Amino acid sequence: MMVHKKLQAWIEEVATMCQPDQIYWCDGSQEENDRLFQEMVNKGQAIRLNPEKRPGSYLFRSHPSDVARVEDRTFIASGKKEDAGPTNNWVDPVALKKTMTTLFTGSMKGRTMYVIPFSMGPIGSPISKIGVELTDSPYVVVNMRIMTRIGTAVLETLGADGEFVKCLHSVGVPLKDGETDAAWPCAPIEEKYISHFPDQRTIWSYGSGYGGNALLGKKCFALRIASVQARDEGWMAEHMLILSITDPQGNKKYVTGAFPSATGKTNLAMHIPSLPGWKVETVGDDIAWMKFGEDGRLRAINPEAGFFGVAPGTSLESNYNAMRSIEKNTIFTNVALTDDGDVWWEGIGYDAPEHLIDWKGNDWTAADSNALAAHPNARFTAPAGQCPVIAPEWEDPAGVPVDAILVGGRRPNTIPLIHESFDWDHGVFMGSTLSSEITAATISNDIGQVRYDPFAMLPFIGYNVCDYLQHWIDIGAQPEADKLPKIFYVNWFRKDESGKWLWPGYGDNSRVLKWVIERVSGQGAAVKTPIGYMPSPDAIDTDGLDISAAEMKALLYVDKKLWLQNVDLIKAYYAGFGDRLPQSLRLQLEALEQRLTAL
Ligand code: SAT
Ligand code: MN
Repeated sequence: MMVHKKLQAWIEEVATMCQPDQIYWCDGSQEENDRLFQEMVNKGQAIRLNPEKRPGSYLFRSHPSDVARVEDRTFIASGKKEDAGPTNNWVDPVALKKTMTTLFTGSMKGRTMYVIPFSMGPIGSPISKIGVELTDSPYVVVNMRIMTRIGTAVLETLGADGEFVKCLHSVGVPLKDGETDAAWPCAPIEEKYISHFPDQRTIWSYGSGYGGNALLGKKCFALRIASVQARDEGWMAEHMLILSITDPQGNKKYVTGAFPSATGKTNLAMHIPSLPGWKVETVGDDIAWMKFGEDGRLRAINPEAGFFGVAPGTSLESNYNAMRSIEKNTIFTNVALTDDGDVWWEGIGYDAPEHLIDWKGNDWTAADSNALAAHPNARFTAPAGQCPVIAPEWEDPAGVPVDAILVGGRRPNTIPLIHESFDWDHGVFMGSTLSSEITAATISNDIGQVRYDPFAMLPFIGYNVCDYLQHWIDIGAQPEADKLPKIFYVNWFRKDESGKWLWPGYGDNSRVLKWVIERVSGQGAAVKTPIGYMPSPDAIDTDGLDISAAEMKALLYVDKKLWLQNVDLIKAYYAGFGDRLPQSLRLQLEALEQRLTAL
């Protein structure tokens, strides 16, 4: 194989700093995968699940402190502070490298440094990008093998001088001679650093083994670094699902969707439509990379190859296709273990057996345990190809042409079930105001407050949020604007006065998608309102749905008073972005206020 001089030099530089006992190049083979799992089982770091129940599947239990992304310890070290913007933690890159070099020095002693060449997106697609992760965690290797395409084929594509993103990761626990390893080695919180050097296309992650902090292809590369690459190269890296929807006549359309956490993104990506004859297929459940094709259409790929989903709450009823996807070859982290070697979690859809081992490794009995058996952020890592409704074209290197973009928040009032933007810039305005209300279900003093999460990207934009929104505006400035996807704002979470959800959600969301694709096909009855185009009274297909005309009216009602309050909230939120906010968004807000006042 050709020698990639820059890659070799970087590996040597890192090895000199981290001082691993050995360096191992991952080829991505099944044999290698089996061997790594076996080694982790032998060391007590992994538990092989019952092969009769979950073939090829394993359970890991993290350190109780290492269970989620650490946003306080996540840094965007751009050259200038303004380039990280008001929403990111900025540290001077030179100072940060210095601090982290001290930590990384000798951090891999007693361990193997794995070299993982990986492709985000189908190998060789013009939209795909290559990264190389150097890590001392075999847990990271086996997860990256599911979540991305890894190994020899990637190195061949990289060739002798291909570009790659440098991803360095260490759990931050060097081992002395003969010292036994922890079940889940990680560093204390104040030593954790999830650092991005966007100008150098480099990630340095130290001290955590958890998914979003350690599987560097995911949020660190595919969103934070890729959003910067996308800005520079004229494409988009977004926190979006991708699905296809086919009507009974066989017409297929593609929809992407940005939804903040806890709004059912994975569920929507693979839902089973309640409308007879309609079919939904999954292209991706978390990240979309979108680039204009030669035909002038915006085309999307899923840069990932697996699902890293939240287990609790996943059941045959809430997400049948996710449950089918995790029947085999799946890594479970922080779920409970049953006595017969299978998994259990809260909301799995059936009662816990009498005895379990909980996510901390302790005995748990249904009779006398109030503690959760699975951590609320317990995860499954499963190959996307195992999803029963994976779209046959999900790995098409050309991507799929995007017809509609959804943005969705979680608001008990104000925002209707669906509205469509007047044009692209108005759609960017909508996406910039994506928000969720903190409800009584969350223990918080902020009940009733609205939290903004522009395009569900708040923790994932690798540069200044204002420049990011300007980039969205720039993407829309196309000579063939009629080829752009249409943008829609959905809110599945509107409530009536008694606090009851008005919309059933799940498979019935396809009724809303039906109107969306009717609109992009030039049909679909709509009325013009101050906030956008909305379905005319009978335009949403409620056939067979137990919902009254009054309830539908409430779901689609635009309350002038609440909307004017909403405008004030957006003003305050925009004020936090300062002068760099795109002028066109300021104008959108003014125009909205004028239309509402005239109502
Ligand atoms: O923590 S991860 O980024 O791996 C998953 C998520 O937060 O969506
Ligand atoms: Mn996500």
